Amino acid sequence: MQMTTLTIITGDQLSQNLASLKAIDRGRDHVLMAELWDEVEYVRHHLKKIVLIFSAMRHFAQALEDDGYCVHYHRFDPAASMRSFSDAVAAHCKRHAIDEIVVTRPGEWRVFDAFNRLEKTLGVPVRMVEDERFVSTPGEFAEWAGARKNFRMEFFYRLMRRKTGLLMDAEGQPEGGQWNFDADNRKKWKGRPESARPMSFAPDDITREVIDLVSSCIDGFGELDGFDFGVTPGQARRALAHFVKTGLPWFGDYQDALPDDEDYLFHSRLSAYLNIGLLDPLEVCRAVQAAWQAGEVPLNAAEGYIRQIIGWREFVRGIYWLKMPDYAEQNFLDGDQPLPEWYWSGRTKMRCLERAIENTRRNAYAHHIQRLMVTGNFALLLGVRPPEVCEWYLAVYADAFEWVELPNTLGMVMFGDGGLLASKPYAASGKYIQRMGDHCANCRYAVSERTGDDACPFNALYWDFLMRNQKQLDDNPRMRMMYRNVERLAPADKAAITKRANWLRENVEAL
Ligand code: FAD
Ligand code: DLZ
Repeated sequence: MQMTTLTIITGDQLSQNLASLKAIDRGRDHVLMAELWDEVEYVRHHLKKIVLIFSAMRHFAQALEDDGYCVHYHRFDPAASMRSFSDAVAAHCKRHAIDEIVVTRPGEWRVFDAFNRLEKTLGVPVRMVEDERFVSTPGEFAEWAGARKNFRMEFFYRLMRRKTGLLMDAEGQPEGGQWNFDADNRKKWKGRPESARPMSFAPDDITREVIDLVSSCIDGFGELDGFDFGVTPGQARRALAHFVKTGLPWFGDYQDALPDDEDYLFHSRLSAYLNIGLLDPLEVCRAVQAAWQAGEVPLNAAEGYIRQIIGWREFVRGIYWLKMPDYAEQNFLDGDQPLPEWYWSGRTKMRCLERAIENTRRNAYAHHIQRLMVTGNFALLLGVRPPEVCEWYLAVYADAFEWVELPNTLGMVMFGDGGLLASKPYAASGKYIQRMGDHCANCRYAVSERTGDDACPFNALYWDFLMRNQKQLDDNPRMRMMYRNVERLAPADKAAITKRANWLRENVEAL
């Protein structure tokens, strides 16, 4: 007798070559997709993120139907009692004779866990297949990690370069004689060359319908006006080609820059497309490599970009699947402060934070240095409870799914894993922010001051962070220079820093 399978496709699995779609009998098997309250509500997502996902899901379902798949699609119904993936699958199995449920490994542990429990609750076998839209698998990462105590992205990245052959010469050596050109990628941007903008797409009928739906019944974060994400693979590919031409040539040089009035500078805004399946990471890297081979972009730009994708992106995913679910609980530096309310409202007088949060509210986007060295750095210095920081990052960005958000936030930003992911905390005073951009020139706080009433809050919090965490950090060789500077502080300076930092923590909502 022939079996009927049910393949569940989640909102971040919108790829025609998804592993779970490969063995489908299009005439007989079912595909299930559902817009659901639980997915909308598990954090207070940005409204643009919800629109992106619903609209891309609807376009994808249409494309599958056009290709002959039998798609069962549940549109969002605010009054529906069906809230979760488990509800949707249970209802489907009640109405149809299903012999097997097939899922591709989901992007978040909570969904992975729920799918694994379905077999027991429904009595239908569940088969989970590996997500092949990555360069490496969790198994391969676990093998590489082996007995290592600390993982370094750079070494895993080299493995991925060898595996993919990207930017490798005929002798198996890295192009340009170096694996990494990061040292060339720290320029301050002074208005030239002119900044690039990611490609913008006018909403079509489907997207407009979703915008009306979301604005009528979902209380999300941020602004919905001006939604301009692509929602199909074709649009995502156009956005990639546009970036390669307009942004990539300068991506390397200005990757770490923090200009006051630029939302994107030379960043690609491709992460959301990659993470929901509209773009394939290797396709992106090959386009970047081809531009370098054609002499259109310098090697430091191509290498820097490819490293983000086959290096950082793969590396953080490896850590997530290796260490979950315990990873989410870690709090190495004992952060115990609440996340300031103005992370949600954007109402702070600190210019760099105001700009980063305002960008986030408008665009469901902030570039990496805003996430790491502005909003992230401040949360680290303040000593915020990691789960509150992680929840914020998971909610506010269109590209946020836990497999990528959590290691970046808990590991890279909060040093919550004690150095498994990053070799030292990315803690920095206002001086760093001043060096990399022009926020400070537009700020009401004085970056040159450490403890006065008008002093940049990052400054006292930075020194206080080092002093408070000395026991956990001062045997870290990469922190030696910072602790040598702490030792040079006179006792009176230390006392003034502690006093100012305590005041800042107590009055953080008014900063
Ligand atoms: P570009 O600067 O153009 O970089 C190119 C691509 O490289 C990105 O599209 C992305 O796919 C990849 N990439 C770059 N850095 C990283 C990284 N550290 N980890 C994984 N991939 C990377 N990225 C997400 O995709 N989702 C998240 O939820 C997310 N949360 C983050 C939270 C924090 C606290 C920090 C510090 C970083 C986070 N990142 C996350 C990584 C990075 O900031 C974003 O990928 C990047 O800003 C997306 O914008 P872009 O596409 O313009 O990137
Ligand atoms: C983020 C999101 C939202 C807001 N809504 C849905 C949805 O209604 N249906 C769906 O399938 N996916 C949605 N997503 C994406 C999921 O949260 C994401 O696929 C899982 O977290 C990955 O495990």
